[in-house]
Amino acid sequence: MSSSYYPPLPAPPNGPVPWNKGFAHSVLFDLLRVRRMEERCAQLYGEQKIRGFLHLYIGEEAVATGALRALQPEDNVVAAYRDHGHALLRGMPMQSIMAEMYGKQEGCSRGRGGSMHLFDAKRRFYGGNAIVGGGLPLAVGLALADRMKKRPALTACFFGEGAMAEGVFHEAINLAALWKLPVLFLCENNLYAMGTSLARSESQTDLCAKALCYGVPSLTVDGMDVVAVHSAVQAAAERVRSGTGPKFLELRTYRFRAHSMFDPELYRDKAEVEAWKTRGPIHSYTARLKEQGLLTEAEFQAVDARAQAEVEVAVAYAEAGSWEPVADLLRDVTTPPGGTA
Ligand SMILES: Cc1ncc(C[n+]2csc(CCOP(=O)(O)OP(=O)(O)O)c2C)c(N)n1
Ligand SMILES: [Mg+2]
Repeated sequence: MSSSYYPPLPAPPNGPVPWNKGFAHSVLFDLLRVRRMEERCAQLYGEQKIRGFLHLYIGEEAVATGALRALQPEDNVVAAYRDHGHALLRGMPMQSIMAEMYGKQEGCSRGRGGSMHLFDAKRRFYGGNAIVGGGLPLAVGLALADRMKKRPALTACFFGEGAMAEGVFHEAINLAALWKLPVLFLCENNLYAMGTSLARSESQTDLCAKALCYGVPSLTVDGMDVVAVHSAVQAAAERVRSGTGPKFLELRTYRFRAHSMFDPELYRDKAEVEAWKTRGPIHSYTARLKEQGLLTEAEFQAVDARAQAEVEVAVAYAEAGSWEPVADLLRDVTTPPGGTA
């Protein structure tokens, strides 16, 4: 069944990249770290080294890469379950992510959460949330806490367009707008919520219209263009920081892989997927850098090799990790009388 929603496919990102060579290469490195890590995860899943749910972000990397570069260390970041890229680019070591995927106790959540529950309070990365829309009220609460504690931070909340069909989206954005809380709502619109296209499930497919009806300034951005995402998030973040209340960005993107590892993909045409791949975020960014003389093929290969080497170190760390002993099974399940142990 064909279910194309964006008619017609937008032109590939082009135009000059307004960055110096060092910054441009570091952004390329981030894109490739996420891509290579996840390609390896897919392979490890086939080998049953990684089990359970695994939702790959392949194709969507420009969103997390561009957005997280525009945030500050004191900001809070909340992601959904397609969270590997956000966790990594927020600064979490790849080893602790990979060990978590394996279910080893060296993982960031002691191997108890897996792919959907990456978490690092020290880096203000509040998940990895498996419940669709689950991160939205959390983000509003974090922003309220910052306001009450007079911390100069914003909360960036990533979620899929599927979450905007949940009541919790409307409750969260309403309260954030009413109380002018410093929340940056970042909707990763990849067209599909599992096998259901936006057009098939929503009477209003204009996502900005939904945010605008709560009085929240909104903008649609090409989420396949890392440069456009970075500049839009930077501008929106500045406005949130100035105390003018929440802002909403719709980042139009596309996932190249199945929803999760258990998805036969009967709901979209292969031609649609192939068409979107021609405007892949790494491919188009690399082409622009080369055209501008900011990148040679040899430099690309060197950056890619560094990303792949990091992945292999992370896999070795996860392989060498240990399983939580049975004696620890009840640890952190309940709070002991009188408080935490
Ligand atoms: C409250 C809730 N309902 C249903 C599910 C099952 N579910 C898991 S992913 C998903 C689709 C969400 O799509 P979207 O928000 O667009 O994110 P994407 O997977 O496209 O990144 C659904 C319905 C869930 N996890 N939580
Ligand atoms: Mg989606």
